[in-house]
Amino acid sequence: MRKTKITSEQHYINRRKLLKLATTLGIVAGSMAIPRSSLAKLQDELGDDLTDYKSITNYNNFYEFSVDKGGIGDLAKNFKTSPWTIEIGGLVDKPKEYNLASLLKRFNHVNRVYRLRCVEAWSMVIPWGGIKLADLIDDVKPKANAKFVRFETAVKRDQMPGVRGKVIPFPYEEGLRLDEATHDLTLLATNIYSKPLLNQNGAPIRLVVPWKYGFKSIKSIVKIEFTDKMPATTWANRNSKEYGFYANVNPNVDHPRWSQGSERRIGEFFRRKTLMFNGYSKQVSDLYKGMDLNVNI
Ligand SMILES: Nc1nc2c(c(=O)[nH]1)N[C@H]1C(S)=C(S)[C@@H](COP(=O)(O)O)O[C@H]1N2
Ligand SMILES: [Mo]
Repeated sequence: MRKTKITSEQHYINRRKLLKLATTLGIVAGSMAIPRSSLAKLQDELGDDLTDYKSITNYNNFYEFSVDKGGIGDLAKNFKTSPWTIEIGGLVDKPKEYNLASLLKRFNHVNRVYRLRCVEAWSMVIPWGGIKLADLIDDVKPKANAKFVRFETAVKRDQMPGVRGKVIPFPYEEGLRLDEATHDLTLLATNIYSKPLLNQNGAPIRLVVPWKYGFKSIKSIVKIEFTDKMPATTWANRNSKEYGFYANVNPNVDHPRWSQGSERRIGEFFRRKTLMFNGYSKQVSDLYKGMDLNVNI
């Protein structure tokens, strides 16, 4: 996959201004004025435009605060994300408690532009920054019988007005198979557009698994546990016929109540076709060789 490097947002904004100016002046993209390489910074590897920061930070799913997608930022403004510790345990040789700063110091920072496809059939293109989950897993040395990784979100009753809600139980919990967790695409994200995550996006650290439906990308993680059995997950617990453990983006398997064949890209007018594995087949299809993805949803 071609890596799309995201530089600072200021740089991004300058590029945008430059592009706007170029359009105004009638300069065609790809001409001397704007090298192709700088255009790539505004797009993912398929040529899809990045979703604007305002949409990414104002249209969210974060049930700990509300089941409404608008206004999570406001409801989450008193959520304290510093200091923050993540407990790592279960089937590992070196259980650890990281505070966020030490974690960020210890591991390489990477920038990745990924499509995010929600099971509700909307999507965005987000420039993330963070660390590779594989690096952290390497550090704690999973035991030979560790086959799965389980994640848990913080529950702060006084700061999260949504945890009294009855739609799902809390803590929000998610899981991956170990080979999915150590895949190069899998991130623990701490930034969007080179800025620290806002609370509504899962500050200070959240999972990003771009080939799976968005609900797998669990926010505001406080616990990571290695297990030998497939862990229970919030949405599969709620309804395993609608939301499976794997939750790979799959246009051929409809949700019982709506089609997964197409999606609404936030900021676009026409619906677009949903791609198998959200467009990451080349990178991840090997993980599921021999599995019936119509059954293992
Ligand atoms: N803890 C927690 N993590 C969560 C959710 C949630 O409600 N609680 N929603 C999920 C869903 S359904 C989606 S689509 C993404 C949305 O991420 P975004 O708001 O940053 O776009 O977060 C996922 N992670
Ligand atoms: Mo979602």
